[in-house]
This record gives sequence, C-alpha cells and structure tokens, in this order.
Amino acid sequence: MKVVVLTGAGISAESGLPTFRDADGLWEGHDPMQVASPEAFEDDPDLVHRFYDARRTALGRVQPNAAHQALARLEEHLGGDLYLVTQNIDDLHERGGSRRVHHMHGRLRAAWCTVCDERHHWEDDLGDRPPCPGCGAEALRPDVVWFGEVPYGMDEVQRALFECDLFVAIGTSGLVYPAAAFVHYAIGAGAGTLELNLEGTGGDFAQVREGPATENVPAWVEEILAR
Ligand code: BJW
Repeated sequence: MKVVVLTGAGISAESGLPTFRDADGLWEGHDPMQVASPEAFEDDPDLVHRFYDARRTALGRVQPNAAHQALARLEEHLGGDLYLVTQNIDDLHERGGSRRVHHMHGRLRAAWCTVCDERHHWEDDLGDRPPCPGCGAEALRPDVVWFGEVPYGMDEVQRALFECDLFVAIGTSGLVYPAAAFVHYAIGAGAGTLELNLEGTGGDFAQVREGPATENVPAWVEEILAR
C-alpha cells in the first residue's frame, strides 16, 4: 500500500509550536500570515527576520511528540511506500526519527542567499545580517516559501499523489494552496482519503477523525502496523 502523508502546523502544536490560524493570533501586533510574504520582507526586513529568528530560537526548546514519532515508525514499516510531505518548516519530523521528509515550504534551519542563490544550513539569527558563507553578501533570507512563491518539489509530490492508495492529512487547515488541493489529486487517482485533525476542516475527505494529533496519529499508525 502506497501512502502519502501531508502534515501541517497542528502536528507540532502539542510540542509547543503555535499554529498559524488557531493561536491567540498576533505576533508583535502583526498577523503572522502578513509577515510570511515577500512584500512584508521588502517593506520591513527587520520585522520579518525577528519573526523567523524567534521561531528558530523556539525550535531549540521543543521536542518531537508522539505523532512525529508514530510517523517515523510508519516509515520503518512501509519504507519507500510512505511519502511524507510537510508544510512545516520545523525539523520535528527528522528529530522524531523520520528519514525522508519533503519540506514543501522550506526549512527554518536553512538560509538562502539572494545574491549567489546558495542555500546553507543555519542555526543562528539572520536579523544581524551575517555574510553568506559562499559569496560574502549580506543578503541571506530564511529559506522558506512565502505567499506568491512556488513551493519546493511539486512535481515529486504530484507523482506521489497520483500513485498513492491512501492520502492522509494531519493537522492542517486546508486553507493554503497547493497543499489544500492534494486531497483532490488523491481522489482523482482513486485513493482513499483520511483527515486527522483536532476539528474536521470540512474538506472532501472520505473519513475524518477528530482529536489531538498525539492521540489520533499513533492510534492510526498502530492500525496500519497491525494489518
Ligand atoms: C491540530 C492540533 C492538534 C491544531 N492536533 N490538529 C486563491 C485561490 C487559490 C489559491 C490562491 C488564491 N490566492 C492566492 C493563492 C495562492 C496562495 C494561497 O493559498 N493563498 C490562500 C491564503 C488562499 N498560495 C501560494 O501563494 C503558494 N504558492 C503557490 O500557489 O504557487 C503557485 C504554484 C503552486 C504549485 C505549482 C506551481 C505554482 C505558496 C504558499 C506558501 C505558504 N507559506 C506559509 C509560510 C511558510 C513559512 C512559515 O512557516 O512561516 O506556510 S503560510 C502558512 O500556512 C505556512 C503553513 O505551512 C501554511 C499552512 O498552514 P497550516 O499548517 O495548515 O496551519 P493552520 O494554522 O492553518 O492550521 C492548523 C490546523 O491544525 C488547524 O486545522 C487545527 O484544527 C489543527 N490543529 N492543533 C491536530 N493538537
């Protein structure tokens, strides 16, 4: 059985990382969604750097939870028949034991030089404009995908969706494209579809299980392992 799992901010919520749309809302008086755009970066790069620097720092203080760990067990069981694609820029899947994770919206612990186009592993702040290790330009930005930019590796994701038998979306509101359309690709391919979310999103999934990811995901994975 070929399975595609899509994860969103909800899977990391119980690790202590806020989601975009459920949380108490504002960050330094701004809607986080307004900060995640190239226009915001152009208008106020210091603000946008502060937002991502704070999140990169927070990442060092949180741990993967039972849902991330369950997906790592699923990978051990299914091997190459599991395709895990995440919208999250945190590294909790990797730290939870997953080896193959496709980060379609980039990674918090990576920096992209807008002058030489190189990408670098990055643990520190970017707000103080460190030079690019490749070319020396002070032009590093977070290596993340903002609104209006093209998510990474979409051809590969589409191939996996067209070939899958089951598509599972975990902890995502289904409000942001192209990830919001994955369920339709999977339906078009004749796959089963399952949503695991604190609350159903009203999407076109054949089956919806409501509840926290740390309970729902391990329970679902155990069902697959028992088959
Ligand atoms: C729990 C839980 C618990 C809580 N257990 N569950 C009009 C129509 C259609 C499309 C567009 C349109 N106008 C513009 C567009 C395109 C635009 C878009 O979608 N806009 C919408 C606002 C309409 N999209 C884009 O621009 C994308 N690019 C694009 O389309 O390029 C064209 C192209 C595509 C493909 C091929 C070729 C060309 C780019 C989108 C980039 C999004 N970037 C961000 C920021 C990334 C960096 C960062 O992290 O800061 O990605 S925005 C933000 O939203 C982030 C997230 O990954 C993304 C999705 O959020 P997510 O994960 O769903 O979080 P929430 O908070 O929304 O939901 C959390 C869920 O968890 C909730 O459902 C809770 O119930 C649940 N939950 N606790 C289980 N304990």
